[in-house]
Amino acid sequence: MSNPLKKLITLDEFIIRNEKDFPFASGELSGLLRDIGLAAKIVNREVNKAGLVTDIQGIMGSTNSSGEEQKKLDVYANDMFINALRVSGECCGVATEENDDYIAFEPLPGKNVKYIVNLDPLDGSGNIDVNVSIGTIFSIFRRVSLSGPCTREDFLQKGREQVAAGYIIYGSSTMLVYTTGNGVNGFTLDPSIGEFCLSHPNFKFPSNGKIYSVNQGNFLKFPEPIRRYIDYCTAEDKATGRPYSFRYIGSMVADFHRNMIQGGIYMYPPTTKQAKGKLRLLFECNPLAFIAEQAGGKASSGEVPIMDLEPTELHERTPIYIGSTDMVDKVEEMLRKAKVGEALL
Ligand code: P6P
Repeated sequence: MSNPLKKLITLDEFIIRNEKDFPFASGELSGLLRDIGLAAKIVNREVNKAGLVTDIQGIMGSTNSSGEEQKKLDVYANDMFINALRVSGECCGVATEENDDYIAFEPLPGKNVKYIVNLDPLDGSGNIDVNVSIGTIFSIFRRVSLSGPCTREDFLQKGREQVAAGYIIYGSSTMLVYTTGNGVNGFTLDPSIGEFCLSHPNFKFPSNGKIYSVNQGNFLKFPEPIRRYIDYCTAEDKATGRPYSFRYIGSMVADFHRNMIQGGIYMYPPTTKQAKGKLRLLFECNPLAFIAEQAGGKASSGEVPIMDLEPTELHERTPIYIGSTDMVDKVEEMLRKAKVGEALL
């Protein structure tokens, strides 16, 4: 029998093998990615038994900075990742969707710590109690402040400046998917050995797709060009394989992950109630945009690439259209034509 270990490439081994490709190649980013992988395993353990251990399910009775109800697992995941980053010694601060402000870690004497992390510790947590996939999303930047405690500017960088980004999806299997700017690779957790193992090397977003993901319930609240695009998706047209399939499970990481494998577009447009949509630029949109572009897909605010947006606040939101390039192009075309039309009125 061939040696099964021969084919296994663990996350740690892959990171070390590819360290030479990291921007500003140094062991620090490798160490940071490994620490995130470890925290993911610990959170995965709690997510997987959430249905059994009653005290981890349910709500905290508190809300986050966006006024959203916090689940116990939200807070647990938030604390776990913050602690993992704090003790990693490679991160000088973290901003998360669950905390009002960023957290500056105590500077380590004699060590010039280079990186900061923006984090959504448990996206889609509303699905915890109904056993639908949820995810963690992370985004890593080099600090721009020169020394001492990190500053707000370190966290408010354009998405283009990310040195790494990734997500963990806690689903039928637990996967960690990340990029350091040299393509996108996916690792599946093998519980029997407690290691993330390379399972999806070099992800490529199909240039087109037949799946659209959006909260159809907001249809009447969307801008007219978006309503027209959704009508385009549902129209009968054999030549372009329409109508497309509608898939939306209320967990962006899960919808994004499926679309990256099968082809598709995820949309969270502005609505009459939320002029900038619901999703956060720093904690959800920038990291997934980095992954999408690195996998040959596209991520747009409707007007400009997500990663070209200049953040001004930690919790700012942006509309997002992300996925197969041809589908995002189509949405941008419809929005552009509407703008030209309005200008001619
Ligand atoms: P709605 C989860 O709260 C989330 O941030 C994304 O994961 C998900 O796609 C979206 O919000 C769901 O929002 O308004 O459609 O319920």
